[in-house]
Amino acid sequence: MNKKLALIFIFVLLSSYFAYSYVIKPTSTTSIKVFGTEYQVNDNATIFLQLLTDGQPQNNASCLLTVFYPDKTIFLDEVLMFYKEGSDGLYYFDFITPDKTGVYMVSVKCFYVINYNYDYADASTVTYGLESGTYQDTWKDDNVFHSITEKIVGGYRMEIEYDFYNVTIPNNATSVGINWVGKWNDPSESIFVAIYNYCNMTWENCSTQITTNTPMYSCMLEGNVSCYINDSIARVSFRDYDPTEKEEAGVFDTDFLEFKTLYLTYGQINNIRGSGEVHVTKRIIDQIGDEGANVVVVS
Ligand SMILES: [Ca+2]
Ligand SMILES: [Ca+2]
Ligand SMILES: [Ca+2]
Repeated sequence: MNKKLALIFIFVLLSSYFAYSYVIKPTSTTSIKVFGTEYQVNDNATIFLQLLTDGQPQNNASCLLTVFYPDKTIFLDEVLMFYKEGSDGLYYFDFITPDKTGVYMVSVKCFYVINYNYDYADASTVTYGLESGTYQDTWKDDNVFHSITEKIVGGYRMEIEYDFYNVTIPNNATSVGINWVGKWNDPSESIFVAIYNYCNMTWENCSTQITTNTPMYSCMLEGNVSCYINDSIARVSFRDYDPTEKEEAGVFDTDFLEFKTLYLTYGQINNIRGSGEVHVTKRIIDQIGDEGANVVVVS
């Protein structure tokens, strides 16, 4: 058999072999199943889990996802997973697989007596960049975007702030955060996300940045919640990593943005953890090279 075809055949076999799900039972009554799968570079990937207690779905949890690159450095740092509306305890996170092949370790922890309030943007200010659409386009996940394109101010630069009014601080508030859905199209740089801290009078950066690999994104900041909300106003900013570069005018599209205030409903945190892994392989066309071999397309 042609050597290259044999290679593809083995690859397909391995792919099937490694399709998996993990079941973690940290206590006798609660379980998290973390589901991953085989992906190739630049695939749309989803990690999801089901959270059950005594067989009953937990729909009000906050599940934080951490994903490591194959070299063990952090790809996603405690991003908040999205609850699948109307589902039985399903939480998910979408991303585009980066150009680093190998095994991605995944760890999840869920706090499931936490609830949250949310608010949509009431105003926006573009400091740098060209705007199309309005902040009202961020109220729904509907492929209608509020877009900011990097504009030359020294170098290509982008900065926008969203303000949220009438944000209340619930009793037993534990943290604030955002969920974001959108697109950033410049692979040469990332986007800083920050929430304004009124106690320090500084913008506090989220630990993970938005990249071309994150069509959905979340950030949570813990600590003194009243530091992030002043006179019922919270402020969130997005700015490009390198305001001096002159290479590419990136477009930052926000489809959906919500500001969340998380609080304990029963006054205590019930914390469980799970783990799993995601396999990212090179695209088959990359594996066999481009020497004119017969290519069997595997999807
Ligand atoms: Ca830039
Ligand atoms: Ca750029
Ligand atoms: Ca929208």
